[in-house]
Amino acid sequence: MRILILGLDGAGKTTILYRLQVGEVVTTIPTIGFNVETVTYKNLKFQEEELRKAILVVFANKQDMEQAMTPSEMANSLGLPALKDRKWQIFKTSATKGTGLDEAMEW
Ligand SMILES: Nc1nc2c(ncn2[C@@H]2O[C@H](COP(=O)(O)OP(=O)(O)O)[C@@H](O)[C@H]2O)c(=O)[nH]1
Ligand SMILES: [Mg+2]
Repeated sequence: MRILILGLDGAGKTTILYRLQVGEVVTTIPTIGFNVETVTYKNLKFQEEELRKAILVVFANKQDMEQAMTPSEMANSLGLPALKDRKWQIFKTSATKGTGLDEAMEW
């Protein structure tokens, strides 16, 4: 299977990727271009050709910070409720604490 991870600069994408791959918080520097890694989660390898029918999972990351937007604020800001023809779900995560990532991956 293939997953495309998109988000604002500094949102925590690289931290999430390596937390899922090696189970640890790595020190990141701003990514120029992109990182491609093979992540094995529950015996599923995520490397798939086709994203056209991909489901959308949103990581409302940095929930360990007091000023973090709530998942519902974030969903509304992203216009998710208006999405047609795509299955989506949003999860609270903290990549540094390691919370919420499993729930998102399970979904
Ligand atoms: N407090 C907090 N900081 C985070 C979290 N996830 C990532 N960061 C920090 O945010 C900064 C940017 O993370 P990075 O993974 O490089 O973001 P990217 O630009 O989306 O790849 C780094 O200093 C991370 O340690 C989180 O869940 N909570
Ligand atoms: Mg990055």
